This record gives sequence, structure tokens and C-alpha cells, in this order.
Amino acid sequence: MAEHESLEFGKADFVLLDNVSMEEFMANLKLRFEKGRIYTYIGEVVVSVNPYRAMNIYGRDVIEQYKGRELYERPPHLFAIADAAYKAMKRRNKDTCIVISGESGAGKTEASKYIMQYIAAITNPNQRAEVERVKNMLLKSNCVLEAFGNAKTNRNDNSSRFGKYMDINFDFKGDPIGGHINNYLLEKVCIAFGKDFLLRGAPDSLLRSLHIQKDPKAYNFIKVGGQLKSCINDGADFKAVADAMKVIGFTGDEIQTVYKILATILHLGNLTFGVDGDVTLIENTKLVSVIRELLSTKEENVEKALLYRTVATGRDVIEKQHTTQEANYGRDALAKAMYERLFCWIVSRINDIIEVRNYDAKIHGKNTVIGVLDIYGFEIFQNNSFEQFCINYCNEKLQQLFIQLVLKQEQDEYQREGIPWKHIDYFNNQIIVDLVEQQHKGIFAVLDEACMNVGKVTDEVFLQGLNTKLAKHAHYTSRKLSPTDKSLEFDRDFRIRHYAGDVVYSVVGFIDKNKDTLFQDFKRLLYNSSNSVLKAMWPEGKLRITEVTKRPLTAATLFKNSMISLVENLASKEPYYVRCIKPNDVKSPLLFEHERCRHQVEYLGLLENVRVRRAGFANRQTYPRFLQRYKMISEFTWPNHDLPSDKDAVKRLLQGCGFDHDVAYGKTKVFIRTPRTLFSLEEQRAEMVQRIVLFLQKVWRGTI
Ligand code: AD9
Ligand code: MG
Repeated sequence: MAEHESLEFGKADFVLLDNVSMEEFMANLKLRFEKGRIYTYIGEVVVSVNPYRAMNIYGRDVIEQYKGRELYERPPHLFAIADAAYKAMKRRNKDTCIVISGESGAGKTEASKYIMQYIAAITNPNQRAEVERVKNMLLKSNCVLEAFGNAKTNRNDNSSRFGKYMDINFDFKGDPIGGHINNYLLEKVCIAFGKDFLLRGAPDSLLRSLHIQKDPKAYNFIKVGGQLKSCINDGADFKAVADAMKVIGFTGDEIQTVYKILATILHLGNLTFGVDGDVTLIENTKLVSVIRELLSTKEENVEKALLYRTVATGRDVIEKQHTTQEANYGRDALAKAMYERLFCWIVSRINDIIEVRNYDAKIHGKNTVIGVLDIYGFEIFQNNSFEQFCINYCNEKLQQLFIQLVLKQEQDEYQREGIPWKHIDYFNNQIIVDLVEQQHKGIFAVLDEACMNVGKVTDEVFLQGLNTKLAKHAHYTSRKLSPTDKSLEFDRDFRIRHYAGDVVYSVVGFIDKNKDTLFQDFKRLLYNSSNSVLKAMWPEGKLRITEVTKRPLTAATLFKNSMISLVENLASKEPYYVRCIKPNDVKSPLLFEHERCRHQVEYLGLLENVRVRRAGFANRQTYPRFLQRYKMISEFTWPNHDLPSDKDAVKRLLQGCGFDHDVAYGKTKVFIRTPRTLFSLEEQRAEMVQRIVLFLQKVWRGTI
């Protein structure tokens, strides 16, 4: 229970609700949102509602208020959860992680940044230069990753198109000494083609050297569908990103190469193909020279890679000319792949730089870790494709982890403390996770199988496979299986009943995106560049055509594997949760759309979370902590007790107040069942504090 907050702001912890019902939960959430209290606890989970306005609650003064405090001592805040994770790591030498979840636009990325800022602010009291350097890099790396990995979508102007898991390593003093970033699936199409920050922010001389003009309308990839895709802040960002790259330690050559790749992608978008008889040709050959210059390759190689592919048939190697359609496909695939490689390369460069130096590890012994996970949220667009499917599967996995850990954590604690545990029912989304990832008959397996077909490999074959294997699955249907269902408009549609709602996916593009083919010729082209930075991004281009035999893993398999290892990693740490809620779809700071919020509360399982927390115990505190706070309300403990242990003292105190029936005594903690008891204790404490103050005032005035 948080102090310093009167009830006019609602209950600071949902476990304090009189009745755990959806109505009461929603009423409290709404009241707090309207009063500008965007954070509320469920025990140690922070529920956050996106305020869509600047809040004056993240300053240095606020940070100071949370530093080293316990959760319930201050109004709910992200800082409190960050502090709890930090304390657990420092005091108990535990690796912890903070998992931030919620749908697209709910405020995950913002939350992750505040958490990082908090950790940076409270660490390194001695201002050690090396630690300051590390902190600065961790913060700056965010700026670069966001610039390259976020994009405007219908749901969020600054939507993360990649998932980010960042470990921060701490030495035994609790100071950051390094970090590591894992990134998950970059949605290439959306960003590669939406980035115009070069045009808007780069100096003219740089643009000239890249042969780029300022007018975004000049580039097909930016004006998709005749409309300009505007990326907010891009103009302002350019300088910040350029500076951040420098500070992190990218060399001049590396930064130049980044610009050259971005420019190449824009130029590629303007390449058009035509035919002359049966010969496919590039219509605007001038662009080929520009691309050659930017990529430091040979002109004829660029042209050849765009128009032909080399195929090995047995021992023979032949060059096959593309049709215009294939050439278009190849061009787009090249642009996307270059962007993806660039992004992964940026992440790995940042990792090289922020990785804990061996030297540090040697001096400081084993270090501990806080992981922060900020991933793309559950999303439903007008048209949902492979990327949305992966993103939503990822959210299923995280929900599953939440279910397991939040229950398991409670269970473990009761067990550890020797207190009996009662099971609470909840919707278990494991069935949907299985639907996607199960071997042989999961959707990914069916997709991979369709991709490996010897005969026809089409999206329709994939859909048929799904219909055969999943016809009876309660969470799967398709137009073929439910012909009268109006939400399934087209033959190509299938629908998944996700934990967070129904999503209709179109199979169009699944096969191509899963195979993620990039013609070998492009890889060789880029590997043979005389720009060593670019060359290093494409090591597999080294292989000759006859050496390339192994089929690469599909995008689905790679993604599934990365999710499984992410979840394993999180499960091995002590988790802290932030559950973000998006109050409306119009980015308004005033609007609390009741139904929209209720739906999120429901699928996030927040009510069950409250119930689990309450069926157990609303509050738990270690004996010394408890005494420190309440000892003044009992003559047995004030100002000090003479009992054999703090546990005995707490027992005596609670028996004296008549609360003994509502508590359980664990090995190290006292567990308080109902919030009312805690309220009463708080009231009595407030009364006593008041009396003590009055008494002291009298002493000072000399009236006693
Ligand atoms: V996505 O899954 O990456 O598409 P997020 O990350 O959940 O999504 P994000 O943090 O980017 O959402 O928040 C969306 C927008 O909401 C931000 O750009 C801010 O304008 C706004 N926001 C979110 N949290 C806060 C906050 N604590 N204070 C003020 C906020 N504004
Ligand atoms: Mg985000």
C-alpha cells in the first residue's frame, strides 16, 4: 500500500479493492487516470495507463524519493519497480528482469526508457569515469536503435518494429559495467521504406555526396501508395543519431557506410525494369552508376546482380535472366535485406562496444544482471501478414510466461516461507502457443512444410495445409472452414483467436516472407565491395555458387527459436512486470475509453492477478521492515522490543492489536491477508505519529 496518497486518487493497489470485480477494477483505473495517477500496483506488478501527455513525474526530485525505498512506501511508480529489481539484484545477488508488456502504443518503450534513466541516475555515486562512460553508452544506444528500428504505424507514431532485450551488467558495488542487446525480428518493409530522416536532417553536403535530393516525393520507397510516409521527429533526430553514433564509438567510415546504405536503399526504390524483346533491362541506368559508387562495387556487377541469377545445375553453373517480375522482387528483397543487415550490424557493433570488458570481470568477480524487455506489442491492422503473426505469437509467449511466473512466484514464496497455497483459475493461453509452435502440426511447422514442397510452393498450398491440420482447433478457422463468417472476407484469410482478441491474417506473402530469399548474386555483390565495413556485413557472399547447398533456416523457425530462448532467459531471472494499457485509439490525454480498457484488463489477466495476490496475501513484509514501520503502535515494541526475535515481536504486536487471525507468519516475512488489516495498521500508525509529533512539539515549547 502506498502512502502519501489519499483515497481521493483511488486505491494505489488493486488488491485493496473492496470487491474484486471488473466494475470496481475499472472504476479505480479510470479514477486514477483522470486524477493523473497513471500507475497502480497489483502487489509488485505495475499497471500503467498511457497518459498521452508530458507528466512531471520523472525528474531528479522524484528519483530521489524512490531511491532505496520499498514499493509500498511511495505512490506507485515505474521507479519503484526499477528500484525493487535493482535492490533484489544487489541485496540478494540475483539476476532480475523487467518485462514490459501491453499492446502497440500502450507505452512500453517510454516505460523502458524511464527505467533505464532511473537505473542510470541511482548508480555510480562515486562518479567513476568508466561507469559513467558505460551508462552514457547504454542510454545513447537507445537513441540509435530507435532511429533505425521504429516507425510510424496506424497504432503508434513511434512504433517499435523490433523487439529489444537489454541486459545491464553490474559489478559487486551495483554499478553498471556493461551490457548486451538482443534484437528480435525487424519488420523490414515497414521501416526500410519509411525512413526519410536522411532527407530531412542531413546537411546538404552529405546529401550531395549520396546523390540524394531533399524532396521525399522523389523516392518511391518513401511515398508508398502515392502518399508520403511521415516519420515524426526524423528531422530533429538526424543530428542526435549522428552524434549518438559518434559517442558510442562508431568510426567515421562506419557512419559514412550507414549513410551510404540508407541512400542506396532509396535509390534502389527508384530502379525500374523494362523489356526489349526477350531481354530484361534496367530503364534508368544512371542510377546503377550511383549505386555502384555508394556500394564501392563494379558497375557491371550491380547491373548483372539485378538482372540475372546464377544457378548451379549439377556441375554446371548458368546465368538465368530475371523476368521483370523477378527483377522487381529481387530489387525489393535486396533493399529489405540491406536494411536488416544494417540494423543487425548496428546492434552487434553496439554490443562490441558495451560488452563487459574481461578486465572488469576479472577485477570485480561475478557480475549480476538486470534485463529490460521492450518488445513490439500485440497489434491488429487492417491487413495482417506474417510480421503481425510473429509479433502476436511473441505476445502469446510473454503472456504465457506471465501466467507461469506470476503464479509460480507466489507459489514459490508461500512454499519457501512454509505457508499453504490455494490454486486460482485463469485462462491459460498455452493452447494458442501450441497452435503456433507445436512440432508437425503447429502453424509454423505447416508453413515450413509448405515452403519445402517440391512441387507448387504457394500461399494457397500453405492455407490448405492449415485447413487440413487445424480444422478442429478451437482457436483456428478460415474462410473455407467458416464460409458464412463475415469477418473472413477473402478466400486467403484465416483467423486466430488470440488471448488478446481475434485477428484475421491474410496468407498472401507468408511463403515469400518465410523463405526470405535473397538471391546469392546480391550477397556476392556486397561481399565483393571494396568498402570493408559493408563487406563485413555479408560474410556468406564469400561462398561460390557451387558451395551454397544448405537450405537456410526459415524466418519462422529462426523467430520461434529466438522466442524460446528469450523466454528461457527471462524465466531464469527474477521477473518484475509492467503491464501497459492504452486508454484510447486517438492518442488523447483525456479520453478513457471504457470498453477498450476493459478489454485489455481482461486479456492481460489483471483481475486474476489481483485474485491470486489476494487469495494469498495482500501484503508481505520482512519482520525487521514491519517493525520499523509499525513498532510505535505497540507498547511491546516501542521504542524497542526485548523479545528473542523480530518475528516474536511482530507476533506480539499483532496479537495485541487483535489482527493475529488475519496474518500468517512465514520464516522471514509476515503475510497479511486482507488489505483492511493493513489499513488499520496504517491508521493506527498515523495516529501515533501524530501523537508523537504533538508530544515533541510540547517538549520543544517547554510545556512538558
Ligand atoms: V509499440 O508496441 O512499440 O507500437 P509502445 O512501445 O507500447 O508501442 P510507446 O512507448 O512508443 O508505445 O508509446 C506511444 C506514445 O505514447 C509515445 O510516443 C508517447 O507519445 C506516449 N506515451 C507513452 N508513455 C508515456 C508516458 N509515460 N508519458 C507521456 C507517453 N507520454
Ligand atoms: Mg515500443
